[in-house]
This record gives sequence, structure tokens and C-alpha cells, in this order.
Amino acid sequence: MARMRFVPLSVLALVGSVPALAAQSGPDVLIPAGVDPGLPVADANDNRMAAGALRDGTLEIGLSVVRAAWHPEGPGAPGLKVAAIAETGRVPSVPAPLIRLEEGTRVRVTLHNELTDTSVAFFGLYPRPGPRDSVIVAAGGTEVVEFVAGAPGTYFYRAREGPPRERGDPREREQLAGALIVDPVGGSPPDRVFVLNVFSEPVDTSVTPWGGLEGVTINGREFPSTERVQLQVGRTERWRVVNATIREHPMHLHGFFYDVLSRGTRVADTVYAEADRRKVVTESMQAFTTMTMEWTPTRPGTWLFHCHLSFHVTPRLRLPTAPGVPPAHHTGAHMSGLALGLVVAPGPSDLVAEGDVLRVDLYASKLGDRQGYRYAFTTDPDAVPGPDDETPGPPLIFEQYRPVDVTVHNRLPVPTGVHWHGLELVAWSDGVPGWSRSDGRVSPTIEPGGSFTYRLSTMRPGTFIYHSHLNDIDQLTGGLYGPLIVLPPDEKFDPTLDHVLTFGWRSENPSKLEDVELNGRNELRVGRAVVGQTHRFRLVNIGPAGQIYAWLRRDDETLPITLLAKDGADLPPQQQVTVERLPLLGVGETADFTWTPTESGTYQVWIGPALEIGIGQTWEVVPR
Ligand SMILES: [Cu+2]
Repeated sequence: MARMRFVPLSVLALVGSVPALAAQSGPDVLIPAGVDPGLPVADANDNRMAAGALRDGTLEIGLSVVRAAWHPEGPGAPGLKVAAIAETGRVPSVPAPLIRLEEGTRVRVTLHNELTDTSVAFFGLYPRPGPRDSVIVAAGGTEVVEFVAGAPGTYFYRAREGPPRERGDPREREQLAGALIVDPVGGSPPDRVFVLNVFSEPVDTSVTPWGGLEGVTINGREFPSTERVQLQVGRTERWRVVNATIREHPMHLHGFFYDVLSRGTRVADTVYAEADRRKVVTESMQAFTTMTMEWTPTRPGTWLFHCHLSFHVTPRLRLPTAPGVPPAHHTGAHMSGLALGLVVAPGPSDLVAEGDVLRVDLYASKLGDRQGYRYAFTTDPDAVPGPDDETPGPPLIFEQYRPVDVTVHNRLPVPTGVHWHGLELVAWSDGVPGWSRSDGRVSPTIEPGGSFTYRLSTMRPGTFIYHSHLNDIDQLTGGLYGPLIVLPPDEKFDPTLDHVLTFGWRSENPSKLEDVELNGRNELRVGRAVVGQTHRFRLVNIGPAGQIYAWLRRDDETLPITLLAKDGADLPPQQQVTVERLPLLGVGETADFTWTPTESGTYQVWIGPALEIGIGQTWEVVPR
């Protein structure tokens, strides 16, 4: 059996992107700060107001494509000269104007292409469920599209400049996209609509430092210029999230779980029956998909909802202040891109604590041995982790409801801060440096030589993650992460039956096996199992990007595994099903599954983006 293989193609498989094209018209696209290019300025669109007007039962909307100045980082910051969509006669916006109407309503959209040098193709203006359709508007031309809104759901429409795209040239121009919401007759419960848009030139330059010009936005703005969403303890939120981009985004909510009520594509929306809803802290949204999520803030404080892909929240996304000048690193603004700040007003907290506080010391240390420089967490102040140690950070195993004070001692040459991913905890301990706050306290940036004590709550048994939330690309690929396991009261961790598999990257641009790791290694110790025993695997994906599967295999055959939990929450019984492989797991996601061998022999647990790409662990199963 081939133990492992890792081919250069894996870069694409992991990043889910394409190689950057050569810069084409960068200087013509960038608007330096303070320069007025004489174009209409595109508004950020918060999607609270729908476009058009009802006349005799028909929704009439005019949409115009115009050249505009778009400032993803907010007014006053540099901007981009882009095509943008306006409701005819109004200022253009990113995202494009919201189209929202009731099921069965007729809509007439008059499309004006005010660009004189290129045609524009519109997509998504058709009844759902699909089929896909498009309409091309000639340069300077007008077309009318008329259709009847179909099934209620969360959809989007978009436009594209120019002739049909060529292969290998995705031309990230998804600032020309907006939400299309169809409400049931009588309307929907109150909600918010958040649209993800991306403009990039060249394509996906966030994977290379200061490589190009990007606008990577939620409702038209990059963090920290995105909206501060104001929330109340106990008031349920219903959000429709539209990924109108060609990139994948694992959307992570800090401090709370959310229920996924629907998932949609370009042509259809699937509204889940209650039994099929998912409870998650991270939901991976593939290109051109939508979701509806519902959650209730049950604790006050300042939180985040963001894409967990490090390249989509890096300050590298910022536009250069002048051509050829790297973007400034604003003090305290260590994130950018796809992040929304959430502010839950003061109110009661749902946290429960039982028993004495457990005190744990965690040391963030620099290692000099393996693969160049590495960071690691250790719980032993004198330990110098060696090549035989597994996982960059040791599994932290806690008991449900027992409060834990973890003091992080920073022995690195750089500042850091630790996020307790998936834990429902007090906001000031959530670990986003300078951001997570409540009760007059804030998670700090822990400077070299400094320390900070986080108070953890362990509200549910399951598999979670702790990881640096500062300079993610550097610190996650450096190794500042580890698994965190919460066990029900009085349950002991049994390493013979309970196995943690933590997948990460050692390079921000992996091209070979040594650039990724499972439990800090490329090759794992052989596991031992006995026929009839049930083994639990806890898979954590905490690279800066990429998506992985898990398979159980024997020779060339894949064998079934049983799903148990997602992101730390046990699946409801009807979702604990047997599958041929673990569903695709994005970064910031965890999944637990079980395997009960029925026959002796040699098996393999395979983790990676494909059956040919990844890292396997061999298992020897002996008769009972
Ligand atoms: Cu993303």
C-alpha cells in the first residue's frame, strides 16, 4: 500500500485557488488615498433596503453598470476603479442593490450598460430553482429581463464585464454581485443579509505578500471598516450569507454555535427540515453558495464572525497607499478582509461553572529543530519539544463545566494571543488581541516575555481548537495551535480508543509532503486496535487554508465510518450516520467519527484533500 504521496497539484487542492496571473493594469485600478478620480463613489450596501418599486403587482427595477470608485477600507483609504451596479439614477453600491420580493411576484429588470467599451453579462436573474440563464447587454445598451420569483430562498445575481472568460482566468470581479432574496408569501422573520464580494488583480494575491490589489469584503467593506453589528442577549439573529465569490470561505462565529437553516447554490436553495439542521461554529461556504444561519447571543461582549481562511483576513489585503508601496500595518488592526465585528449589549450570561478552578500554564515557545523555525505550545516550562513530539501544541483535556484558568506565557520573540475556538466562554477571554472584550476587560496582545490568564468555560463535551489569533499566516504555519478536548464529568480520556488528528501547514505555500503535518508529523506511529472495539477519531483542520476529507481504507477499498460530532457539538442521533468518507472539512472545523473494526488486518486512516494527496496513519487490527 502506498503510504503517502504528495504532488505539486496539492497546492491547488489545498488553497482552492489558481496561480496568480501577471499584473495587468494595477496602476490604472488603484486610487491612491486623497485622489479624486472623478468617478461616482460606490456605497457600502448594508442590504437593509430593497431595490425597485411595485407597480400593479410587478416589481420594477432599473440596474445600471457604471465605472465607480470603490473604497473597501472605507472613505479616506485608497480605492479601486471598478465597474459597479447602481439602481438606475442612484449611486452605485457594493454589493449590488438588493433584490427582494415575495414568491410569485413578477419582476421586470431593466439593465443598462453605461460602460461604453465593453459588453456586460448578467447572471442569476431567473426563477428558482434554475436552470441557469444569462443576458448580455452590449456596450452602452439596454435589455429587459422579466421573470416570476420562484421558491423562497437566499440567492444572488451578478454581472461580468467583457466576453466570456477564458480558461484559467477566473478574473475575480465579484464586486458586481448582489443578493436576490425570495420571501414566502407574507414575508420572512426579521433577518440580515451579508454578501461577500471579491475584487482581485491579479487573481488571489492574498497568498503572496503585497502581491496585488484586492477588495475582499462583507457588505462592501473590509474589517475593521465593516459594520459593527449590534446585538442583544436573548434576541435571536437570522442571517442570510451570500458567497458571491469564486473562493471558498469557512465562516466562523466566535463564542457561540449557530444553526444552519439552509444552503443554496446559484440555481436552488435547500431549506433544511429541523432534523437536518446543523449546529456549527464554522460552516464552509464553497464558491457561489449561500446559507441561512440562526443563533442567539447569550452573553454580552465584543465578538467576531469571520472567514477562517487566514489569507482572507490578513492585513496583506490592504491596498497600497501609493503604487509600489506596501500597505501600512495600522496599529492594533491585525486583521482585514472578511470579518464582521459583533457587539452584544450588556446583559446576563449563560455560563455555568462547577467545581474549583483548574489552573494550567501554557508556554508559547520557539523551537529551533524541525523544519527551520517552529513555534509550539508546551505545558512543561522546562520542556524543549523534540522531533518525537506529536502536535505542535499538546492536547488540552478538560472536564465539562469545570472552569479553567489558562495562563499563556509568551516566550516567543513576537507578540501573540490565543483564541479558544468553539468554546462558549466570556468575551474578554475569547482571545482576539485588542478586540475580545467584556466586563471592562480585554484579551490583550501578549508581548514577548509577558503572560495573560484566560478564563475558560467548558459548556459541552467535544473537540475544539486553541490557536493564535494574531498574524495567523505566520503563527499558524509556525505551529501555534493545538487540540482542546472537553470530556463529560467523570469521564477519563482513553488514548487507546480516543485519537486526535490535527491537520496543519508548515509553509504558507505548501508544495510537498513536508509542508503539511498531521499531529506535527508527516508519518504517524502505527495504531493498534482489536476487532470489535470502537475507536473515536477527533479530526481538527487548522491550516491557514485548504479543505480535507478523512477516509478509512484497506488496500484500495474505502470502508464506512460513523459521524459523531461537528465543531464539538454532538450530532443529533438522526445525523450520526455511516458514510464512505468524512464530509469536506474546512479550516476552523472539527469533526469526530468512529470506527469499529470487524476483521483483523492492516488499515489506514487517510487525511487529505484527495485519496492521492495527504497523510495516512496505519492501523494494525488483531483478533479479539
Ligand atoms: Cu474566506
